[in-house]
Amino acid sequence: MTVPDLGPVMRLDVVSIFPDYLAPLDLSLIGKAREDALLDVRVHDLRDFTHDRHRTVDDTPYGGGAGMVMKAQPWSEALDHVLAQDNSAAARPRLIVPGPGGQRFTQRLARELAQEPWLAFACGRYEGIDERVYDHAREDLGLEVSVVSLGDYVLNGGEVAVLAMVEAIARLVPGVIGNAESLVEESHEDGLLEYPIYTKPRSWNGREVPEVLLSGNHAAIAAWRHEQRLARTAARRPDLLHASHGASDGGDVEISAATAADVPELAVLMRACWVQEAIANDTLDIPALHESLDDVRASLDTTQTWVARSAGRLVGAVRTSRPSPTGEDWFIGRLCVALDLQGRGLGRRLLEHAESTAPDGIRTFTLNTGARSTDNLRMYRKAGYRLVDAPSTVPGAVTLVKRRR
Ligand code: JD8
Repeated sequence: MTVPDLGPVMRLDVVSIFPDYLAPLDLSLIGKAREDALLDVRVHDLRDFTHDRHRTVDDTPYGGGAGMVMKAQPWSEALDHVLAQDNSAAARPRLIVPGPGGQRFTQRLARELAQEPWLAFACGRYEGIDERVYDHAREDLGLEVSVVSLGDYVLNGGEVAVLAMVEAIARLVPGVIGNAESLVEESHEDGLLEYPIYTKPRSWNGREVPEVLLSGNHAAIAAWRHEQRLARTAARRPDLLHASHGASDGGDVEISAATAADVPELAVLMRACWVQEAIANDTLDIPALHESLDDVRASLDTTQTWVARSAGRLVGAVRTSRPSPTGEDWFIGRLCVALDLQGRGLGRRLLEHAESTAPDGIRTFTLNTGARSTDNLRMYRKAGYRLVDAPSTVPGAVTLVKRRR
């Protein structure tokens, strides 16, 4: 039986003074995925990196105050150990430090972290970790360090948060969840809460299963389920409804295939957005900046261009192409959003639309952006793209790729 190539094994290291707290990662799907070498989870005891009889990891806070602070040296040695272990490629993990003051852990962040080949989690205790450990990790070890909070309540340490994060991330790794399809319609996956579910018997305690679910009419079942999701989300999490349905200040945004009639507005929007890129990257040597009206018109014949309109105004666009007709690569380019609507999720929506229109057989998405286009790079990262460490075909640009799920 050929084992499907599910891509590189994801490595996860966890450092804690209570390693047994992470024992649940030996169980259930995560435990199975470790046996199947889909995940390489390693738990380290911080006290193994102390050298005194009492294996001391904490001390009193400078400046006074309640509680104790975790010492820097044991953490430094623990991180050195993690970086050195089985790391012939001198790779670098992304370091996640749970903390009540961190960025909120969300399904979107879980998706982003699930794209990472190597994650390391530092579980703090007491009042937290000496601040210099964060600086050391960033500046001396060159790690991307993210402080992440599970939610607006106070825990006693990072272990519980790491258990939740590892489960939410690992279940998105190909092969960990048997039926990947079930990932698609989950709460928070597409911004809507789940529909109600039922199983046998059809009558229980005088309560019946909704008739539509017994009808066999899949279209009717799908429609009922979507209505239930919208109703539940509106009732329980109206904040999710707003964010997921593009109800931004620009009104309801409709995405459609570009036509010749769109060309004048499209050319103006692209020029405006690429002037922004030229400033950000301090170069005028950007092909999109030099596209004439005729170039934009001609591009409609050689690529698939989508435009986003809000209340009739062209507010965004994206272009897709298949560099080689039978290839597995889908090229996404010319993604642009009107300056006054940037940062509200429209760029991400256009990107997801461009991905969703990829034909069968496509396995990777590729795109370029300015090496110093930090907002774009952040958005692409969040969308699961990774930098290709090969020089881009466009000077001053970088290339990012993402495997199609
Ligand atoms: C890491 C030490 C305890 C926190 C003094 C209580 C996450 N959502 C979350 N709530 N709390 C944490 C968390 C708490 C932690 C540590 C994460 C390390 N503590 C500290 C500051 C106040 N004690 C968390 N993720």
